[in-house]
Amino acid sequence: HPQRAPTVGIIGAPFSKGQPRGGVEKGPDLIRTAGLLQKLQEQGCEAKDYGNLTFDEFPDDEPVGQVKNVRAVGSANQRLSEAVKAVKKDGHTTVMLGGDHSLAIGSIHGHSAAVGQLSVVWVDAHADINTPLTTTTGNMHGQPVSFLLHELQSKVPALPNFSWLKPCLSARDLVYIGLRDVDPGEHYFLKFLGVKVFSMTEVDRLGIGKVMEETCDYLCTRGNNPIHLSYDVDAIDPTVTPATGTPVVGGLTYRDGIYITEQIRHTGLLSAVDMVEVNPLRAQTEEGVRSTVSTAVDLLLGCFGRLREGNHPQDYVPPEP
Ligand code: 4U7
Ligand code: MN
Ligand code: MN
Ligand code: MN
Repeated sequence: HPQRAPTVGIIGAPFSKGQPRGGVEKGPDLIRTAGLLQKLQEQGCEAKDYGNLTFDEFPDDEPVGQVKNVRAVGSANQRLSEAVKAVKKDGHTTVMLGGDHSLAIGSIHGHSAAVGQLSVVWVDAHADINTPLTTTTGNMHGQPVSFLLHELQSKVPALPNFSWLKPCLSARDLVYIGLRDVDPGEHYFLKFLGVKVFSMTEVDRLGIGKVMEETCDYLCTRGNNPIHLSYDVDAIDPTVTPATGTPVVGGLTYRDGIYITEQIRHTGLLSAVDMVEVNPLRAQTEEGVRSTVSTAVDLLLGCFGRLREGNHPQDYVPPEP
């Protein structure tokens, strides 16, 4: 049955220091320019744009061990956490437009600060669960989950500009979909913690229909917490979303990707969304950029009620001759 249209609060986070490739900070404005606000309104969603956050610069942000731009990432996420918390308190379902995926630290932390215990659905080619000690790249966008999980706190060292961050997520409240490029340390953590994972192997075995049925059943048994959907566009196959920093062959189809959003929406529990890692400077062609951005928009429309079977307003009356 149709649900009351949720109000959407959009937060732009033009931040790229969680990884080395410039361009991902252009994501928020590209997604807006593709008509996100207008299209949400056309489908009956009230949407409010909170604009782009600005972030402090840290000129002497020396690596801490392997890890790059620690101070910038810590500070940006503290700001984002406050913003997401405020927009949640305003009563909206938040949409955080990235920016790179290190921003999930602040987005999930702020969401949890506002509403309490969450379920997180992490749709990605990557698990992003490296710690500052297991990372081989030093890039923070491959590490956000480790900072958020209670169970990994003994494995995560104290870092400058991270003292505000308290872990807020339990391993049993996390589900991954789309994994196909997982580092050895990450694989160890996923097994050790017993995290629910639907890698591309499970998507191949079960099909996306069964994957989403099992995902929603699992989240149900975990107590119907508000859902945080953290969507990395690199989860989708790079033939569809090539404009991203770390593309991996063999990904979700456009249809799989949309189906995930329709089913999460259908739970009635969706409370916050991240749409991250859109980087227009990484595609070979303009068409590659267009396809990536319009897929990101379509995924967000799916999150807020657009159905492929069609929709009509509750008060729709067909014209009489
Ligand atoms: B993304 C990687 F080593 N695992 O840690 C790492 F393969 O947010 C990639 O999912 C991380 O795009 C990808 O740097 C981060 C690498
Ligand atoms: Mn990611
Ligand atoms: Mn990824
Ligand atoms: Mn990526």
